[in-house]
Amino acid sequence: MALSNSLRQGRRLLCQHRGAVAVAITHHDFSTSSQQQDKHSFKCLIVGGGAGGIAMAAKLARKLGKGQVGLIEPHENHVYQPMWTLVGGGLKKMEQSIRPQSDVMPKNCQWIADTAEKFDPDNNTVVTGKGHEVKYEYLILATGIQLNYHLIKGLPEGFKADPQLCSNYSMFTAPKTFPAIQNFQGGNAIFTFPNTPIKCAGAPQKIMYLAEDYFRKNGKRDSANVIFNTSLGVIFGVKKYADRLTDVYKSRGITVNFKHNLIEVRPEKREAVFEVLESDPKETVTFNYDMLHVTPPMSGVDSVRNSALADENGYVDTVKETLQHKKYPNVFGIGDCTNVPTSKTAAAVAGQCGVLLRTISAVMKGKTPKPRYDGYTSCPLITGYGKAILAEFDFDGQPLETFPFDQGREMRTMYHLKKDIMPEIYWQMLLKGLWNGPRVYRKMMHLGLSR
Ligand code: FAD
Ligand code: UQ1
Repeated sequence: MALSNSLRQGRRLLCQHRGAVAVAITHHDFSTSSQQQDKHSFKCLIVGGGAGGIAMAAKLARKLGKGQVGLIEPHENHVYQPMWTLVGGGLKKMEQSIRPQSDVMPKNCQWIADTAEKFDPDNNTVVTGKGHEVKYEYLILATGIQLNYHLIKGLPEGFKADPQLCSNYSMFTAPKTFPAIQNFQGGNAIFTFPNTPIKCAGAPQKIMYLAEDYFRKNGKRDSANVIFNTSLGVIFGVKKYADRLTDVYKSRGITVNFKHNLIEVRPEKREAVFEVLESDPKETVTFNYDMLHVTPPMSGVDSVRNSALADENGYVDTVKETLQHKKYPNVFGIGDCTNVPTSKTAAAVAGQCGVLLRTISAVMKGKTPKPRYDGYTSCPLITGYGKAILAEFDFDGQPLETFPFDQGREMRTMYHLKKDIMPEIYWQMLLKGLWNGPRVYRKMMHLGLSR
């Protein structure tokens, strides 16, 4: 019953928002819009209309005026991905995270409803999926990160076969998570973390804490083994928050298996196979599951990966303090698509977009951009219904907290910041080019004594 509801919701979303589903699942089946593509040369061309692309388009269209900024983005809908943790926890509906792309596109920016297929930075040209050549003086890459469910044997097909198999990382599978939590009657509830960089590194465990809390509140906790199987060797990359999260998972009776990487799902037997990383001889372990939440392996998007703009790992090769490309001075990167060594989040995009505007403005005037980005990123680590730890830190993993109290504690205010305030900041400020992260508020709240 719950499965059919969830699949019905999935199908409805698939019909209404086909493009965004496709990017979540395959990144290939791009939809198009009837938008006129009348101009093929721009002072500034942006590729990708997610958080970073739209924020930069808003800033640059305001600065440069009509006809100067073009943005290539194939999807008819814009999605607010941070809400999908809340969708998985039954706190929001998927529909609340989706708005038409035309509603978020700045009015002075020309939307090219197409994909960027080939990059030719030596000739300042991008070739689109429909075969158009788009010329630019300045190029910003904001293509995000690609989800590679297909690299796990048995996926993505397995999602259709088993209602207890879910993933908050795509808009098609996130609506399956809460029904899976509700249907869980005991046994193993397993949550995974892959062996690649991912966006929002806290999200794989946030949903676990919500599920554990739900089981506890609904009389199922005693019969549940809540298990976090992570490829990493630590629970979180920043020591301060890792220490606090260790207290959280130990006090809640959660089992954490480090260096466990999901390689196969057998939905018909409800089995999940993990390779044990660094084991010699190579070891695999098979777990039975009664609920499995998968965080897929991720990579740079194919068209960027296969271009001269990528580093050896497939991410846009960017100077971390200025966001300028290392080899092509008229090319820039923002957000998840870059190799900037910080945690990939919308909060990092916010911290980067003000820096990038200043970098591009300097380059346009023939000046050398100043190093300004400190790696600011943030992860609201929901640890249950009504509580969260707000992690904020820089390139060195040093806490860079906005509020003048210890954010390492689980707090109700931080939960409401994530659930009720951040969506408004995203839609009303970030996407309008008006939010450069909380730096100024941090300085005010620390009486000017913080960085
Ligand atoms: P995206 O917003 O992903 O946008 C990339 C865009 O590029 C997409 O629209 C895509 O269609 C487009 N694109 C891709 N390839 C091409 C191409 N070839 N041509 C043209 N366009 C292309 N962040 C937080 O700050 N806080 C949170 O609490 C948080 N929670 C999260 C929870 C989940 C479950 C998920 C999935 C993410 C979460 N994030 C969170 C991360 C956040 O959503 C991303 O880091 C952010 O969206 C990155 O912005 P971006 O612009 O780099 O990429
Ligand atoms: C943030 O700026 C941001 O981007 C808009 C997020 O993404 C949704 C966040 O989750 C967070 C926590 C921030 C940081 C903002 C504050 C007020 C601490």
